[in-house]
Amino acid sequence: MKCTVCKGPAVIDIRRHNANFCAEHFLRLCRDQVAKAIKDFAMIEPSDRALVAVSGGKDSLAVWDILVELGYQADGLYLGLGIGDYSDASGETARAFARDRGWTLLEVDLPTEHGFDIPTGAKAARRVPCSACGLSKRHLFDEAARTGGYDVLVTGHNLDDEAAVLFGNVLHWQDDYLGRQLPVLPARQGFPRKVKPLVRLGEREMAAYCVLRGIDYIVEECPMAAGNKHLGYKEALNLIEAASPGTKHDFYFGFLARASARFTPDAVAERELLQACARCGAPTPGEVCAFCRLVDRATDREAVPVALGRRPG
Ligand code: Q46
Ligand code: ZN
Ligand code: ZN
Repeated sequence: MKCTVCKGPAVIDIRRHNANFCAEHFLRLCRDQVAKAIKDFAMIEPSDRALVAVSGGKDSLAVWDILVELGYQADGLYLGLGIGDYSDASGETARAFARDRGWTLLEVDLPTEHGFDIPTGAKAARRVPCSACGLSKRHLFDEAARTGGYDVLVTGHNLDDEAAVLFGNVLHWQDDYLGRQLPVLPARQGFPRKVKPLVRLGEREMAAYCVLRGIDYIVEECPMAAGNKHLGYKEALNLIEAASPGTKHDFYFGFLARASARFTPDAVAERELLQACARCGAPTPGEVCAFCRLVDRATDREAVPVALGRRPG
């Protein structure tokens, strides 16, 4: 197998590009794909301060590495979710990565700072763990970006993630989610801009990127992911992709180009109705935000009465 660019020995084939790459040209391809996503979707300005949500997994460490390589100012944020050994190991991995490079890693620990961990919090609130976790992550990432004065919050979602989420949202016609499934969500009403610079790269490529760059990442999946529907959607898409390379890319980018605008007016209208949470100040459609209500239930505080959202104006 020869590198399509330089004809030297190749280390990876990418079937959807119908090409093979040596280490040097593969790393260049990854950077180019991220630079293209950033440019095409106006994700990050050179003067922006970016905050990367870092889990210790391959995607978040790779996107942080690539952004710094491309010359962006990017700090990391690690969120301790209290998911047993998995959280201990992922926190250590994220810290070691930042320490080795002398980069700034902010940390928020859910059990220490908010009094509950994801497994017990989810049980107390009668939510599935990933739902309580997703809600907590969104809230704490937003808050850290806001209080730290960052312009943009970066996540490591890759093409496989986005195609699987899109597949699930289409299968169940979740039009409100479809309206928000964009590689860039603009800043508004107290939310930082949110961007996904890895949307042009797949999971296998990100693992290869980390290996070739000598990035030590946590390989284990979160133990709470078992039974998560997205894993099933990913497997289904992998079967289709194996038979027809490029399908995931066409599915996701075809949606962005041809269909997503049909769903965005609803999502935008929903965002217009937000007000500040009476407890923490985060934007919310109700009086008290979903995270503060989760904290109450998870820490067994007095329940917050569910109030109807006040409409501004
Ligand atoms: S960390 Fe949280 Fe994920 Fe674990 S509990 Fe679910 S959402 S699977 S990316
Ligand atoms: Zn080459
Ligand atoms: Zn709140």
